[in-house]
Amino acid sequence: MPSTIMNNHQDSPKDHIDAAISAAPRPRILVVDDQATNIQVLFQVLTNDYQILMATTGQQALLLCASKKPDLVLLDVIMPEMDGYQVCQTLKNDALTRDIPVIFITAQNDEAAEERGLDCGAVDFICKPINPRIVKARIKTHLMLKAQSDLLRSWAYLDGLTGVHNRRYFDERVAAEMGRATRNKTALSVVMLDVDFFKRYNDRYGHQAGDDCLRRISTTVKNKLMRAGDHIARYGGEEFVCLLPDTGYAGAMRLAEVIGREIIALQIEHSDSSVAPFVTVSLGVASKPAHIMGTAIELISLADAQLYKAKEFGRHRCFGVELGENS
Ligand code: GH3
Ligand code: MG
Ligand code: MG
Repeated sequence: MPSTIMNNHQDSPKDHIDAAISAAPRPRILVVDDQATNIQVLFQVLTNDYQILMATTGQQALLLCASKKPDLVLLDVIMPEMDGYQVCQTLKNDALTRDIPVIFITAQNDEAAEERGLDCGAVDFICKPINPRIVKARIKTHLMLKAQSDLLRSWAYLDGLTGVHNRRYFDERVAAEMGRATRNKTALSVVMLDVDFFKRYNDRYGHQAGDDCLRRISTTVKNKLMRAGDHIARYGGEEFVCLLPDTGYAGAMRLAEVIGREIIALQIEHSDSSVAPFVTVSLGVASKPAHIMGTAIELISLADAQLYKAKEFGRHRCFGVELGENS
C-alpha cells in the first residue's frame, strides 16, 4: 500500500513538518528603512541565506507585502509620511498580510517604543546598532515559527482521506470568489456531485473499497479542472464540489458532463447500482452570470437543488441553472 511505504511509522509529526519546511524555497525577507545605508547593512548580513526585498517608504512596503508575500518584514520605526507602527498595523488588519511576521529594527531603544511595537502586532523588537549574529538567530527562529504555522494552516484546509481541499476551505473560498465576481462583474459557477448508491457500494464491497473509490473520484475530477483558479473540495461524505471562477453556465455544464462520463469510464464495478454496472455520479450545476448579483449561499443551494433533481430523475445525470433565471 503506497501510503504505508511513504509513511514510515517512526516519523513523528515534527519530522514531517521539518522535512516540508526544509524542502521549501529560500525564505523572502522585506527590509524597510528610509535610510538606504541601513538597508545596505542588513542586506550584507542576510543576502547569503535569504532573498531580500527592499523598500524605503511605508507605502512601498505595503505594496510589496501584498504582491510578493514576503515571509518576514524587518521594519524601521521612524520614517517620513507613514511610520513603522502604521505600516505594521495596516499589515495586521489585512487578511492577506496579517500572517507575515514583523520585526522592528530601530534606533529607538526605549521601552515605551518597544511596547508600542509589540502592541501593533510585531513579533520582536531589535535595537540598532545591530549585532549580526543575534539578528540572524532571531530571524531564523521567527521564520521557523512562520513556516510551521503556514504548514499547519494548509493542513487544516485539506481533507484527510482524499487530499483535496475540505469544506472549510471551500466555504471561505466561494464567499471570496463571489465577492470578487460581483465586484468585477464576472461569471462564477459551482458543480456539486454525489456518488450514486454509495451506501450500497460500501455494503457490498466494504468501507475500505469505498474509501478507495472516493479517492479515485476526487483525483479524476481534479484532473479535469484546467484553470489555475478552479478548485475541487470534498463537501461531505461522498459529495464533492467544484468552484469555477470566470466560468459561465455553458462552460460549467460542459465540464459537469465530462466529469460524469469520466467517472463511469473508470469502470469501478458496482453490481448493486440500479443505474449502471459501474460507479456513477449525479451532478448539479449553478452559475452566476457576469452581470447578475448573488450570494455564495444562493449559488450553493441552487446547485444542491439541481443535484437533488438529478437524483430524483434517475441519477447518473446532470442538471443546471443560472442565478436570476426565475427572478
Ligand atoms: P444516493 O444515490 O441517493 O446518493 O444514495 P447513497 O447511498 O449514495 O446516499 P446515502 O446518503 O444514503 O449514503 C451515503 C453513503 O456514503 C453512506 C456512507 O456510509 C457513505 N460514506 C460517507 N462518507 C464516506 C467515507 O468517507 N468513506 C466511505 N467508504 N463511505 C462513506
Ligand atoms: Mg450518494
Ligand atoms: Mg450524499
